[in-house]
Amino acid sequence: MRLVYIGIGANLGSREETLRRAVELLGRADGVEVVAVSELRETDPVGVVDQPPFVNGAVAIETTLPARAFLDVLLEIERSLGRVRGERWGPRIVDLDLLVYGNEVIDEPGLRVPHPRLHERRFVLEPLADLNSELKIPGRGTVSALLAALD
Ligand code: PH2
Ligand code: MG
Ligand code: MG
Repeated sequence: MRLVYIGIGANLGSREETLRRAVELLGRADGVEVVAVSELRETDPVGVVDQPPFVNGAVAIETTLPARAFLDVLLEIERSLGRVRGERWGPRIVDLDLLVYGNEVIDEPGLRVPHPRLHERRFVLEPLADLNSELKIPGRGTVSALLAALD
């Protein structure tokens, strides 16, 4: 059993409703148990700034699935909710990002944990802090320290 954290986001359609639905689908997946869901917050777009505001959150999960199989569950839920892949960092109906998979460090094509940009993104760190501000991000430090470093 691994404790896993994911980031969730949306900036098209009924953003909050889609994210709640994504959490529901996660809870129904085999080998996946939703432990806690952060507050959902509206956030200004980062990267490509000329796009609608996002709603972002984070989810703590326990899973028996290996990282790659867990990632496949996330991608399948994105597809089932109507995600069509377009411009990198562009608008999306739903985005489910694997942030932390236990204390593992994985760097494979299409699968990098901890998420390579997590430590510099307030829209990821603040929801993680709702769940556990003392969570240690392997190789990066605690969520609270990473947030303080952004100020
Ligand atoms: N996701 C991105 C790019 N920019 N900005 C915000 N505020 N929230 C996001 O989830 C987000 C973003 C790429 O995944
Ligand atoms: Mg993302
Ligand atoms: Mg993504």
